[in-house]
Amino acid sequence: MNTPDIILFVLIYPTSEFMVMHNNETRRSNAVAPPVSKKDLVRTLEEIGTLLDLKGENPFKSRAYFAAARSIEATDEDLSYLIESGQLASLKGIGKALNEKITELVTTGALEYYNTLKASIPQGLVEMLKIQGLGPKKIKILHDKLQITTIGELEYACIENHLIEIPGFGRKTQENILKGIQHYKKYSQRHLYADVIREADNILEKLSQHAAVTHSCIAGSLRRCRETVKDIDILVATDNSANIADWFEALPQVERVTGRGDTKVSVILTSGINCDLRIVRKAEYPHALQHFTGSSEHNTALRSLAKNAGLKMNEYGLFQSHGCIPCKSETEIYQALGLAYIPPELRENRGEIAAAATGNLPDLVTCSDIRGLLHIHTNDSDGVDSIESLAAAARKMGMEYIGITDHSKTAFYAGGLSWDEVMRQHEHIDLINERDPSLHIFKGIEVEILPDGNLDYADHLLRSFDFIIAAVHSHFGMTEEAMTDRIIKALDNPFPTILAHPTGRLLLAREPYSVNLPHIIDFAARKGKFLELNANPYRLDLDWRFCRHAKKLGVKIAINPDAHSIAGLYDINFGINIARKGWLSASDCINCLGLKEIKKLFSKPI
Ligand code: DGT
Ligand code: CA
Repeated sequence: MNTPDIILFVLIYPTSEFMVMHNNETRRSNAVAPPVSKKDLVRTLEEIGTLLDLKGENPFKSRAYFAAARSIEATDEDLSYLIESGQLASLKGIGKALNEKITELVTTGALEYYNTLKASIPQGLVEMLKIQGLGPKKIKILHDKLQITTIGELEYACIENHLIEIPGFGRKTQENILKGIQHYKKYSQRHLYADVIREADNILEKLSQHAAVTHSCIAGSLRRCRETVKDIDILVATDNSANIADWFEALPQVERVTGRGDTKVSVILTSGINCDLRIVRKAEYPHALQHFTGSSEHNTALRSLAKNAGLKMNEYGLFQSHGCIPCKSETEIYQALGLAYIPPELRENRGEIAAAATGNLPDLVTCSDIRGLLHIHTNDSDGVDSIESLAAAARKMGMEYIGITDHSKTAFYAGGLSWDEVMRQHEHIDLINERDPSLHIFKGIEVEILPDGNLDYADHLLRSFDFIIAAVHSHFGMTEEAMTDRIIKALDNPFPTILAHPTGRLLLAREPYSVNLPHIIDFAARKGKFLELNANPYRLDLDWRFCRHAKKLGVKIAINPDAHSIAGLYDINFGINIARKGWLSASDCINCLGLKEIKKLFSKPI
């Protein structure tokens, strides 16, 4: 097992249960109460057994800890008494080594063996035990075969079908694990945008149909298209608010009401997500919408601008000394402050107010600007759909071209293609292109960037692709310098066209690997390489905060769905949101080029 990056120190504190248990125990010790209760001891022994199983140690070893836990549970004796009188070792299943460990834990409140063992196992593996249907043995296999260390990575692996081929797993088990993860996620703190938006839209639609509602909109971080959100904020306008709150509370999606005031209802939805509904009067609506869209940083900057102009603004209105300035829309509010309308995605106080004051806001890319989809996996590697069906679906979406990019050979866990398989796929694509020229299919590959920065196929083979996406999928633990050098070396190779998901992050699951992104962007600018904005909702990588930096240096972006199925093609929309947050226009994105232009781009002499 890998050593985790963060060593966890465990201290066990006395609990109130300790006192209760002692009152019930038959024999008492005169000694000061030990800092560990019987319940804590049993839990720790069981945890050690589980950790040993997770590590794949001899099953006899873990069984001994579970047996000791049962013995401790069964005895009526006081722990301190057992230790002081030397009778601990006479309990069934407690030999010399266990006696010493229990004594250390009970008398000092900590056990070095336990702390060291726990620190040697990624915390995420322990967390995975909370998923129904996953025991230590299965978790160890997933860790060994797929290097999975967190629940997020596991979910991603299920979605990419990586569990199907593992002995003892298969499609059914994969489905069950995914269900278990979804159940677990219901109760976690932040949520992926994609996990929330559909539900929010659904509630919004119902609210908008209510007879007394005149206006309605999603607000908060969801409207700003943040990659993760804490909750759903919804705003409605009415001049007859009487029964909207009751009606909202009665929606089938609402599990529990957690707060109710005159203008706000807070609920927990059956999905486990919190939702705040704010009900305002029609005249206040644009101001409330502006306010509750945020971000609070944007609002604070805006209020200070208003103050300097002798105005006051809040969620109720924009005021000057004689009274309120009437505004019928957000556009009119921004106008009254001398600003152009700022799209919600840009409201993060990152220069948008100055740009709006000087007419320098970008013309943001939209869905209708997208002309092709460039990162698509097929059932030749770890996708589930055929090239033909993916092409047909993309055609329906109005695309002019797609780029097929299955995995290269080293990515064996994802069905990476041998060179023979690549050749067969190329012949297949040529045939489809010939048969139906209404959508062009580019022959691409998602080639592994090996730990030393070399690519997974030799240069003379790489030459035969129309375009190449280079990607890091392994050895994430390198130093920043080594990882940066690795990627720079790969981009220095003349063949890669696009750098895939530049930081390797999985939102709410895996931190980005250490890499000097500004340096990579500089290098890409010099070499004329493109950066991917991976639209998969778990990735959204390149992060929007860096998109603007790339744009400033003239590095073009490919908004790529990284689709593993027909449904995955639609993830492009999540990428467009993030591109907008990153200030990108259609002219900054290569897949907004028409077929002719992108063919020209891909056929540049090496
Ligand atoms: P989240 O929920 O953490 O994903 O992010 P938001 O932005 O949705 O935050 P939330 O739900 O706490 O509040 C919604 C909006 O309400 C927020 O974006 C701006 C506004 N707001 C909330 N608290 C404050 C505040 O203390 N000052 C200002 N100026 N605005 C606030
Ligand atoms: Ca929110």
